[in-house]
Amino acid sequence: MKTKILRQLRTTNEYVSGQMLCDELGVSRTAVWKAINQLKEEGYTIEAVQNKGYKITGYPDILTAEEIESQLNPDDTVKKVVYAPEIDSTNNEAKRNAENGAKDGTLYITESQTGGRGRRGRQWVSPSGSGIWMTLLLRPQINPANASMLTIVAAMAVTMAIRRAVAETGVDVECHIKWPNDVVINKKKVCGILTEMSAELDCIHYVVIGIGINVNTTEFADEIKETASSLFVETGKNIKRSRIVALFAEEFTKYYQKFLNTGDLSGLVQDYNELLINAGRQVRICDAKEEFTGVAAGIDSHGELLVTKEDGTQAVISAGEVSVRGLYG
Ligand code: BTX
Repeated sequence: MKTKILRQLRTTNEYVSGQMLCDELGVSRTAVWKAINQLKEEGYTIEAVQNKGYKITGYPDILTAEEIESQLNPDDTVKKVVYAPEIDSTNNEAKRNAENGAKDGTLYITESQTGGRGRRGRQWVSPSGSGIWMTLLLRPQINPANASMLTIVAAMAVTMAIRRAVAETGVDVECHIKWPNDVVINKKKVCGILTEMSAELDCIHYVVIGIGINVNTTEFADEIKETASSLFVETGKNIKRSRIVALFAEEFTKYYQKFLNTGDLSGLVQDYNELLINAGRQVRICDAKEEFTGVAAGIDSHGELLVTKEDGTQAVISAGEVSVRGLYG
């Protein structure tokens, strides 16, 4: 019920009458009053004026299910939000729940991770209160070989969500993707994505897409302070994290539908390349076999990076053990 009340109050700057809320939700005045009081306790500033009704004048920066769900669109891929104040890793939580039958479109989110994970066993620093640590559980009917492309889809959605959220503050800051899945502002990493799946050769049980975004972080651990940043540090603005999550859900839905239509990235290549910081720039490719310099052209429909070498030949780089330098690290 709190979600429905929040949704009603969010959609207008006017007062919403208590009677209207009762009628819409089919509950008593006392029930509405109780829910309003709970919302106030959670940090919402709600004015109650006799004969006019309720109006929200201040929103807390919280990530509860109600706060996020009240901002989702009905056709969003994210259908349900599960919030916990602290968790080992939202990817772990999503996988545990997926094994127990949790539904496609469930988003797990927390204030703080005690065991946040990056790729290949690396650590993801996830302090309390300043970031978005979330994992989207999906059960797509696609070829398991193409599941890693969802990282690309998510990177596009995060980048667009950040761009829109920053634009709403009136600040002009460029946010890009560093291939394949880092999101950077002013050459610093503000977001990382970790996609994992459970599958058989020809069928996916589930995919979990874990996303970490440094939003209002001001202090960074020694090991990342040269390479990491946050939206606050780069823009000087505090942005409500739930707004970014809602924008992510909207953007992800748009790109994910295009992805499902073809089962690969062919419908997204152009949009991705426009968001790509590496496009048209010199990069240094280092993998187990070789190391060379070239100019990145963009990705192909499989998400591989096309790099024109100095001798004019084209190399096709797959994400994995390869490291692309040119920005940092
Ligand atoms: P990655 O392997 O590309 O990046 C990990 C590396 O990034 C670390 O080795 C470190 O150098 C740096 N790093 C660690 N923490 C941060 C940070 N907060 N900001 C910037 N740089 C950092 C990227 O892996 C995938 C990260 C996914 C994180 C999400 S959070 C929700 C979900 N749960 C979970 O355990 N992981 C995902």
